[in-house]
Amino acid sequence: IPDTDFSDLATIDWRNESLSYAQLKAHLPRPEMNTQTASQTVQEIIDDVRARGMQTLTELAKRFDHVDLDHTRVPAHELDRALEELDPQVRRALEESIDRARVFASAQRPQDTQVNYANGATVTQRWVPVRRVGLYVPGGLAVYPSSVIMNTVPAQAAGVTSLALASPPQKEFGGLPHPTILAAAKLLGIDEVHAMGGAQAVAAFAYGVEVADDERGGIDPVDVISGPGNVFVATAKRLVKGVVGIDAEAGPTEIAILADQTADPSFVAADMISQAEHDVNAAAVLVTDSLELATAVRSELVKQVAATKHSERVHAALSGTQSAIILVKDLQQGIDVCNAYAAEHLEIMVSDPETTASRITAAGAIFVGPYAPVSLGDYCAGSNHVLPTNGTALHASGLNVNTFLKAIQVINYNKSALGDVAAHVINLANAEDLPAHGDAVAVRKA
Ligand code: HSO
Ligand code: ZN
Repeated sequence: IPDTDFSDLATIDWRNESLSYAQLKAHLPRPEMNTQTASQTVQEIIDDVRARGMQTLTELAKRFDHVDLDHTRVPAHELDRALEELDPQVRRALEESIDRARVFASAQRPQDTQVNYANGATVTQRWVPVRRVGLYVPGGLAVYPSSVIMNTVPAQAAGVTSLALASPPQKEFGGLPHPTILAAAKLLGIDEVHAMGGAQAVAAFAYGVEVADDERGGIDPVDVISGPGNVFVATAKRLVKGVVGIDAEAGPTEIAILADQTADPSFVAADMISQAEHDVNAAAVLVTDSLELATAVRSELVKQVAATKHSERVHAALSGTQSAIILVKDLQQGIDVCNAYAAEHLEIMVSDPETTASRITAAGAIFVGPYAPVSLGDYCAGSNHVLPTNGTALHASGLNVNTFLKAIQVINYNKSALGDVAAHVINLANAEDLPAHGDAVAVRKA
C-alpha cells in the first residue's frame, strides 16, 4: 500500500484473507464501547418525577437548564410565533421533507389479514395504532428539526392521534425549546410541546404527571417514547422500557460505502465527511476492491477535510478505531463484509449498483448509485433517517409505521367450528396436565 496522505484513517487489508462470517464480525471496525452508566442518578430522577410530578420537572429545569418555569407546557401562541418567524426557505424545505416522508410512510401501512379455517372459524390479525406517543428531541448543540419530522410522520401515518413533544428548555430562548423545533412541531400539527429535557422528560412521558387546578393540565402517559438523546435520556428509556415501548437506542451515526474503480472519489470522500460531521464517534467505512480508488479517496479527504466547516470533528471521527478503508479482493468479499457490518447507512457505488444492492441482507438503509447520498436520505428522499446503528441492522429496522402499530389477533369460532377441534384441545390440555383447559371446551359441547 503506497504511503498515503490521509494516514490517520486506518487501512484494513483483507485482499489475501478468506474470513468467515464470525471472523468478519470479530474484526470489523466498531466504536469503542462506552460502559459508562448513569443508572442510579437516573432512577432517582424517575422516582422523583413519579412522586412529585410537575414540582420535580420545574425544579430540575432550574437545576439543569437554569430557567424558571411554573409549568412545562409551551403556550400555543409561542408555537405560532416560532413558525411565523421561521426563515421561509427553511420552512419550504421542511414542508418538502414532510410531504415526501408522508407519502412513503402512508404507503407502508400493513393490511389486516384474515384466515378462514372452516365455516364459522376465522382468525384475523388487526393492526391498531398505539394511543399516544412521546417524542424526545435533544437540545443544546444538536438541533435537528429533521428528526422531529422523521419521528412524527410515521406515527401520524400509523394513525396515532395523540402526540406530544419534549425538548429541553433553553435559557437563551426564555425557557422555551429551540424555536426551529417549535416551528417544526407546528408544521407537523403537533400542538402539545413540553419544555423538559433529560431523564425527567422520559419519566414524565412514561408515568404521566397529574396537575390539579391548572387549565394547562398535566401530562398524559404515553405508550411509546421515541427520539434520540444523551446518555441520561438513553438510560432513562432503558429503565422505563416495558412500562412503555421505546424505539431503538441510537448510537453514533455510521456510513459504509461499497465502491469499485468506477466510483467518483470526490463523491465517496464527501459522503464519508458528511456523516463524520455529526460526531467525533461517527464511523465512516469504505469497502473497496480498488487500491486506486482507495488512494484517490485519501487525497480527496485531505482536500475536503481541510475545507469543511467542522474539520476538527470530522478528522477525529475519521481517525477513530470505528473508521477505516477496508481493501477486499473482489465484489463478493465486499458484499460479505457489508452484510456482516450491517451499516446504519450503506452506499453502493459500483458498476451495477442495483444488482449489488439486491444482494445486501443487512443495512439500516441502502443508497443505490452515485446520486443517492446519505444526506439526501437525512432530509428529503422520503425514507426515514432514524435507523439501526452499531450492527443492530442485523436484526432491527429503521423507524416506520410498524413502530407505532400493534397487531391484535382476533379469534372468532362458532359452536360447530369449536366442536371440530374440541377433541384436540382436550387431548393437548390433558397432555399438559391442565384439565380445566379441556373442561372449558367440554362444557360448551352439551
Ligand atoms: N444522519 C443522521 C440524521 C441526520 N442528519 C439529521 C442530519 N440531520 C442519522 O441518520
Ligand atoms: Zn446526517
